[in-house]
Amino acid sequence: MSIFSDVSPVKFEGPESTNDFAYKVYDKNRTVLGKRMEDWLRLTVCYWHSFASGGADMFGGGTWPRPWLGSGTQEMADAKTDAAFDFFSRLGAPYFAFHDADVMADANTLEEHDAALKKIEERIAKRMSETKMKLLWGTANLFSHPRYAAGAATNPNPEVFAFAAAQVRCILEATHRLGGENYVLWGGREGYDTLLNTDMKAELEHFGRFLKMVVEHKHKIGFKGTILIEPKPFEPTKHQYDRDVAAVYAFLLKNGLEKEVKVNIEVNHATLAGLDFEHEVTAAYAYGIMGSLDINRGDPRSGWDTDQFPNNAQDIAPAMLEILNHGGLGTGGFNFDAKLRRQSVDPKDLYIAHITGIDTLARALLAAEGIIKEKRLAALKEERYAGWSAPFGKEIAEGKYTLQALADLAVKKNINPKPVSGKQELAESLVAKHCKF
Ligand code: XUL
Ligand code: CO
Repeated sequence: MSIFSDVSPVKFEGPESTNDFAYKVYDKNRTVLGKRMEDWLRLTVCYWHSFASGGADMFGGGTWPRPWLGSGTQEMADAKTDAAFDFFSRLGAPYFAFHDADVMADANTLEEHDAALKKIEERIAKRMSETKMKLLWGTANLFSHPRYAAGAATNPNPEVFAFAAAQVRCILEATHRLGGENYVLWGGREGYDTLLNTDMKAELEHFGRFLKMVVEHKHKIGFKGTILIEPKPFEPTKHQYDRDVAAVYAFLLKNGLEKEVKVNIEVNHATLAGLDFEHEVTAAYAYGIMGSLDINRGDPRSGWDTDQFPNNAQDIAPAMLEILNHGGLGTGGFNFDAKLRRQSVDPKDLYIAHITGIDTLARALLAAEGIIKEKRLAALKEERYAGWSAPFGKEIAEGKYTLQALADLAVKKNINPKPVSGKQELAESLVAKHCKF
């Protein structure tokens, strides 16, 4: 029993249901383009916002009843684990994700940290086997403690770098033992507040060194999951080095890690970077580094990371289409790195938030299925690029011409291409018509 026990396991009841605690669209066994909804979405509940936070913001303390918060004892860490798994198993999302600091009792030294994490790991493993929950990813909190105020791997002090290495070793190994399918590095404070006190070149080199060490250790311990970097442009620092997918790709290339590390893209972080979510997803596939998703959104009128649950399927449909066209997320999933509003003090609000988010994703999935089955959007794109499949286009793309040879040929043939419609309005209508909810 926990504060989340008042709700019976959430079931699919269909679009006509008036039950707030039922799925209207998410029917895990429904087949979409040959795959079960559950297998496309790989839904994930995060630990930190829902169980390790009381809803504090910069203007006031926590408001949500989370009786285990505050004391940092093992007993409270145990109670938190039990409540979290109570919620997970009633909601029916198959995955969860956590930071080391979210789950464990407080520790003062690295030795205590190691012991406290191992202790709670035992309980988590037990709850996982009872509930059949799976771990999408583990990660280290390398940003809350004052020691990390100037970053972890990019800290001016190598001892902080070493402390972070010790913390990552613990949680990477725990993630491995718990069968985690990925390991995430969000560069919490890996960036700067002012360049006046920052050696950017040195910090980038140290950051690359850290990532190489993580990848090397992953192979050493036989962890088969994917290492993911989560881009974010700013907040808490003024500038974060992993600002967006393109910046992460450049960083991976520079360090020879582009085959080893992928990205965990967060909707809200894309918004903060001034980019569309679908841009980040499409770029990640184009670079070959698509990994996983944090599906929480921002508020279009506030410039910070509000971490809200998604509730508009049409916003997500273009990215979902890209994901379906690539056959899904592989080891990744859709993680609700989302939090309740501060006034949402009823434990049941957490169910409503997740159920709405999950139904929103299911709607976006069905919209993408409709768009793909209709085939018109794909045909529109194919026709636009048809010249590149014809012999002349192929020869250019394959590098058969030098600039001089191509220029001579263009002059000789007197080519004079005419503008054609990009058909943007038609493309938009072919998406909108499938978002019929
Ligand atoms: C912060 C954020 C993190 C990461 C995990 O904006 O998104 O919660 O997802 O460290
Ligand atoms: Co996130």
